[in-house]
Formats: sequence, C-alpha cells, structure tokens
Amino acid sequence: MTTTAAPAQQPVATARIPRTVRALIGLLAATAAIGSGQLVAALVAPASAPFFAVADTVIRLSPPWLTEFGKSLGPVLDKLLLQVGVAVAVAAVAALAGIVSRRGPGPGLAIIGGLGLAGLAAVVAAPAFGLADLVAPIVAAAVGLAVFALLHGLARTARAGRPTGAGVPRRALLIGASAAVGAVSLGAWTGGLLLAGGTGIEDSRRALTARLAAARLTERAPAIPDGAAFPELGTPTFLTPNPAFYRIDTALRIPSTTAAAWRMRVHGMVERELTLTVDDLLARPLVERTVTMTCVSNPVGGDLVSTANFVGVDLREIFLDAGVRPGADQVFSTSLDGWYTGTPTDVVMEPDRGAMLALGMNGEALPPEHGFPVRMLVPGLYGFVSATKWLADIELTTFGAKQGYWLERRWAQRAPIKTQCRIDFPRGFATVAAGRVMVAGIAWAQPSGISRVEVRMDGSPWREATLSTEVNGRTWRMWKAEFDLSPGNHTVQTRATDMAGTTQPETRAEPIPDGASGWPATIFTAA
Ligand SMILES: Nc1nc2c(c(=O)[nH]1)N[C@H]1C(S)=C(S)[C@@H](COP(=O)(O)O)O[C@H]1N2
Ligand SMILES: [Mo]
Repeated sequence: MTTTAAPAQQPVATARIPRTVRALIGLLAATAAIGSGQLVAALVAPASAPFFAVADTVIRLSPPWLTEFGKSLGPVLDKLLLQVGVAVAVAAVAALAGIVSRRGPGPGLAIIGGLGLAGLAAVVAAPAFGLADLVAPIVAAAVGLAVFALLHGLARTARAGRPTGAGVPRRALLIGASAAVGAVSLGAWTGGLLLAGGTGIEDSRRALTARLAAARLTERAPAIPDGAAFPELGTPTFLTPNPAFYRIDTALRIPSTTAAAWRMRVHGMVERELTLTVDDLLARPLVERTVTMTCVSNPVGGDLVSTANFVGVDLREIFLDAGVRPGADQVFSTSLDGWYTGTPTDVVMEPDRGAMLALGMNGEALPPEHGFPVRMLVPGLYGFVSATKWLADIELTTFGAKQGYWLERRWAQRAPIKTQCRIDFPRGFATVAAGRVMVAGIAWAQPSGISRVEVRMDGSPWREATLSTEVNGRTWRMWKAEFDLSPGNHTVQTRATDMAGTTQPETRAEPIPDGASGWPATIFTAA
C-alpha cells in the first residue's frame, strides 16, 4: 500500500480502497451475517439458521450425479464437504460484493442483500417453516448489510487519512473494527453451533423414553429366542444396538423438534384431515414390532442392514381413521429437514404388513439420528421409499402428482426389498484353520421370511444350511453350514429362498435403481 500523497485533501467519497481490503470487507460482512444468523437461530428457532437452510436447499436441488457422488463419500464426509462447498460459494460472492464496490458501497450492499434474500427464501421454503423462523435470516441480513456499510465507510475515510475526532488514526480504527467484527462473528457462529448441537432434545427424549416404558402395549414383540442368531460364529446379534444401527440420510443437522412441539397433518386425498401430536399417538393402541431395515444402496455383502424392536402406532389404522380416498396411490411423506418420499398406499394398507409410525427403538425413544420424535416404517420396503425420519407431514396423493427425492434422482418408485443373504464368516481373504470350518451369515426375505439358505464350496453341489430359530418374516434370519476343508484357497457361495419358494436370482445387479442382486461369494484361505 502506498500512502505517500497528501490524501487529506482528497474528497472522502472518491477515495479508492485497495481491492484486497474491499474483498475482505465483503468477507467480514458475510461472516457477520452467518454468525449472527447461527446465534439468533439457536436462541429463537434452531431450524432457521440461514446457512444451513441454504445448504439444505442445495441438497434438495442437487442433481443425481452430485447426490451419488455424495453418497459414495459416506454419511459424514459428504455433509462436511457440502458445507465447505456452500461456505466457499458464499465467500466468493461476498468477496465479489466488496470488489465491485470501488467507490460507494451501493453495489456490494445490493449483492449482500441478495445473499440475505437467498437465506431468507431458503428458510421460508423449509418444510416446517414457522413465523419465528423469520427472525434469524432477517437479523443476519441486517447485520451483514450494516457491517458492510460500516467497514466500507471506515475504509474510505481511512484511505482519506483523516484522523477521527478522538485523534485515533482512521486506519487503526478500520483494522480494529475489522478484527472486532471478525472475532465477534466467529464467536457467534461457534456459539450458535454449540447451542444448537447441544442437549436441546435430550430432555424431551428422556421424557418420551419414560412414557414409552410406562405405556401398555396392545401388541408386544415376542422375546428374541435363544438360537435366533449366531454371534459366536460371526453373525451380528439379532437386535442391533442403537449406536450400531446403520444410518443413511441427507440431513445436515439433526432436526431438534421436541416431542411436545411435534405435530403432523395427515391430509390430501382423505375423508377427514387429521392433526396428530405425540400425545395423540400415545393415546392410540401401541404396538411393538421387530423389524429388519435395509437400504437400497446396500451392495451384495454390505452392512446397511440392521434390526430393532420398534414401538409405535399402526399406520394402516391411522389411514383407516382418515379415510383414504380411492385413487390415492401414494403416501407422500416429508421430513422436518426437507427430505420427502412416496410409499405405495396399497402396501401400507396390507393388513399384515405392519407399517407403523415409530416412536421407540430398542427400549428408548428414537435416537436423534434415527428420526426422533416420530418416523415411518414399512417392513419389506427399502428405507428410501418408506422409512421417513423426523416425520413432518403425510399427504395422500397420486404417483402422478409428485415424486420423492430419490425417485427424482432415477431410483425406483416401488422398491420392495429383494431377497438377499450375506456371508459373515469367513471374511473375504481371511485365513482360517484347515479342517472343520463353520461358515455363517444372515439372510432376509421380508415380509414372507426365509425358508432356505444354500451354501456351496468351490463349485461343488449346493448344501442346505442350518437356519436359526425364526423370529418373524419381517426380520433377518441367520444360517450356518459346516465344511471339512483342505489347506488352500476356497470360494464359498450362498443363495437364499423365501417362504414362497422363490430363490434369489444369480444375476448381478448394482443397487441403482431398485436394489442389488446376485449370489454373494467369499474367497478365503484354509491353512
Ligand atoms: N428424513 C429422512 N428420512 C430418511 C432418509 C433421509 O435422507 N431423510 N433416508 C432414508 C433411507 S435411504 C434409509 S435407508 C433409511 C435409513 O434409516 P436409518 O438411518 O434409521 O437406518 O431412512 C430413510 N429415511
Ligand atoms: Mo436408503
């Protein structure tokens, strides 16, 4: 920077601010806006932080190639990368706002205002929008505009070199103000994140867990019998502990709606619109069902499959109360974080299907990451067309009228879970002791159940495996088969058959569009 001339004579309004300083002013304004938005949201309405609302909107609007790329990164890295991406984009626009404001702050204010409007629009468009949600984006926009105007003004007069009335050099004032704005903004940002990520719903979860424990169930899941699983042989335990239950979703932040605040409309093509609260659900007959859930993205041999005892209400009964109009072939459900999917109405209405609105999972209220306070569950359908977490709304409609999030991204409309099995022992490329080897694994064929699992070693004839004690058709079933193995490399292969006698096809298919198929195989060594 050169400050050799006598700038005191220069008129304030025409003083030039160096480009990097201008860019920095834009960045500080955006940081102040995001930080204040985060803090105010945490204090007023946690779901209304404009930065997250914009990132959620990106998820809602992103094209198939982007979501598939995201999924390939896994459930943590994809979300981190998305947030970094949105932050970089906002930073670029904010820097531009500063750069284009060569003389007056007008152009930059217009751009910062535009960012503010984008945040506001994203918050308003969120599925669970309420009036209180307006506060954070409005405060954020106002703070962003004010910081931009203030720092831009200071920078112009700093270049003009005039001292302040108090004798403080303008330049020092600009640097001090910028540092203060930066520090306060980052503080507000972190504070807001910590507050929102804290124990907001833990009290509510604890209270709901206690109410579920005290509730009388009209349908109890029978105790899991001994011999339902072979964990000593390498299979999973029959019930998956909640922390180990697989997790798949597009949610950047876990919605923090408490059980007391939760309410959901059942509307659309129904005779009687219903508005349900958690109290309403607890006043209905409560059922407990053991269900195995799986994700359509689970590859052959994959681990996106888990089992739990779910407690909740029967979804068919609710729809019978609402009166589903003829032609309403789609149950369109939306979550508090803005995800949405369509479930075939005829499947939900099957008397024996066991579709439910679940509140409890393995003896506690739903864990936050598995849908607290209420999620949907339809045994036998992949999660992406049935298992909406953080349920916000159910509309009876037609498949012609609207499409679910993954259907828009080329995944299937109807997606029954394919009969499948997995080899858990031996692990691929493992070395086991030669001689007697017990091969073991799991199989599932919801809703009918597994009637047979066959195993073959090194291409020899199929042998029928021993099945574990059956729990119900909606759950996985374990299998085991003993072989006498000579030292060397071996390949073991399996195939499962459902209760109707249909064996899973050998044809390999990738998960997209409606689930992976093919006989699993494992290569290992006996030594
Ligand atoms: N709100 C919401 N619900 C959702 C999803 C989501 O992205 N958002 N993903 C679905 C998918 S693809 C699956 S497989 C299941 C996974 O449920 P889990 O994470 O409890 O295992 O949730 C379903 N429900
Ligand atoms: Mo899924």
